[in-house]
Amino acid sequence: MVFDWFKRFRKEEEDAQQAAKEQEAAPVEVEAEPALPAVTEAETVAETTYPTDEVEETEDQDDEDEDGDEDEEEEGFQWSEEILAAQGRDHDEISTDEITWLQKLRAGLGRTRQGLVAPLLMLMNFVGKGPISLDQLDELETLLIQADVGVGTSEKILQVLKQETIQAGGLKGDQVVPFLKQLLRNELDIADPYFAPQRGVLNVWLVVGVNGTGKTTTIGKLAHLSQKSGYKTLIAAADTFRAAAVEQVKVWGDRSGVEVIANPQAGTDPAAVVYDAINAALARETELLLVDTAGRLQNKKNLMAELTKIRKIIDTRASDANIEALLVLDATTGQNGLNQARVFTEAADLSGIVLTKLDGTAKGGIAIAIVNELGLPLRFIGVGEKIDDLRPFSSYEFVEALFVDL
Ligand SMILES: Nc1nc2c(ncn2[C@@H]2O[C@H](COP(=O)(O)OP(=O)(O)OP(=O)(O)O)[C@@H](O)[C@H]2O)c(=O)[nH]1
Ligand SMILES: [Mg+2]
Repeated sequence: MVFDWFKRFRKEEEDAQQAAKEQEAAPVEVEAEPALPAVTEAETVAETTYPTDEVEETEDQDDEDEDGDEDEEEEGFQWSEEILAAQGRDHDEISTDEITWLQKLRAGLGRTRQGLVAPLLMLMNFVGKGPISLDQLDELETLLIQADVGVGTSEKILQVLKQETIQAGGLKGDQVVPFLKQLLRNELDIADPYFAPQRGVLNVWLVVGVNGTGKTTTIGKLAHLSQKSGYKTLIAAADTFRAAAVEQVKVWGDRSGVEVIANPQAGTDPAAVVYDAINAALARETELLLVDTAGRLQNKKNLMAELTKIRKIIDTRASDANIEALLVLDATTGQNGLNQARVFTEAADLSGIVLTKLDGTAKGGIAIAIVNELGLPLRFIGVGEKIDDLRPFSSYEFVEALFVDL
C-alpha cells in the first residue's frame, strides 16, 4: 500500500502510544483500519521513506551555506525530528519530505511568532515562577488579539485561563504556556483530524474562494498529494471566466501528472464542465475529482449564482460521492477573510477551509479565529508557491511551530 500523504498523525503523544499498543495487540493478519491513521502510517511508512542516513547526506550537502543559515537549518532539522518523535514516530521512519515540510512550517510562522512569542517570553520572565496575576493575563489577551487570533476567540481562551488561575489558586508562570498550547489545540480540533479521500469511491472536492487566494495553486498541490498517495485523480477546470485560468490549471495538471477536464472554448458554462468531469470521473473510476472555480465574475451575485449551480450539479450527478466544499482563504488578509467566508458558506455549502500564504505573514493567528468563528475545520495549509508547499493541517504541528522557543 502506498503512503497516504493526506493522513496526519494524532495530535498527542498519548494517542500515538495508544495506537502503537493497539497495533501490538492486534493479530498480524488484521489490516490496519483506515480510520486509525497512526497505525496505518506506522505500518506503511517504511515502504516509502528513506533511510535516516540519506536524510543526513542531504544535510551534508549544505556545507557552503553561511554559518547562520546552517545553524538555523540544523535547529529546524532537530526541532522537526522532535515534533515527529513526539507524535510517536521512530527516528528511522522519518522521511526527508516530512522534515522539509516542518522546517517550512516553522519558518513560515516566523513572523507571527515574533509578534506573539517574544512579548510572551518577556511576560513570563516577568512573572517568573510565581503565580500569574489576572492583570498579566489581560496582557496575554492583547498579544493574542495582535496576532489576529480575534477578539472573541482570545476572550474565550482567556476566560478559561482566568478560571483556571482562580480555581487552582494561581496558575504559575511556567504552567501558562503548556496550558495555552493545549487550549489553542482544543480550539483548532473541531472535527476528526483525519481528512483524506475515501479509497475505491468517488470523492469530489469543490474548491472556492475570492480571486487570488490560491485556489488553482491549491488544486495543483492537492493533485500532487493525491497522485503521490495513489488515488486516481482528475481535475475539472471550472474557472471559465478568465481566459488564462484553464491554461494555468493545465500547467498544474502537467506538474502533478493529473488529467484536466476542460472545455477549450472561451466563456463556456462552468457547470457544464463540471458535468462532463463527473461523467469522466464515474467512467474512469476516479477516486478524487478536484474542481477549480472562478474567484471573480462580473459581480458577486453572479459568482454566487454560478457556484450554487455548480454545487447543485455535483449534488445531483455525483449523489453517491463524498462531497467536500473547501474555501481557500489567504492568511495575509487576516480578519477580512472571515467576512468572505460567510458569503461562500451559503452558495457552496462549505465543509472546510484551506489557509494559504502562511509564509511571511504576521497574521498566522488567524487560523485559530477562522476555526472558532466559522465553525469550520482547517483541512490544509499552504506555506509557499511550490508543489510541495501544502499539507494536511495538524493542530499539534501548528501550535508547536507557533511556540518554538517556549
Ligand atoms: N507565498 C505563497 N503564495 C501562494 C500560496 N498559495 C498560492 N500562492 C500564490 O498566490 C497567487 C494566486 O494564486 P492562484 O492559485 O492563481 O489563486 P486563485 O485563487 O486561483 O486566483 P483566481 O483564479 O484569480 O481566482 C499565485 O501567485 C500563487 O503562487 C502560498 O501558500 N504561499
Ligand atoms: Mg484560479
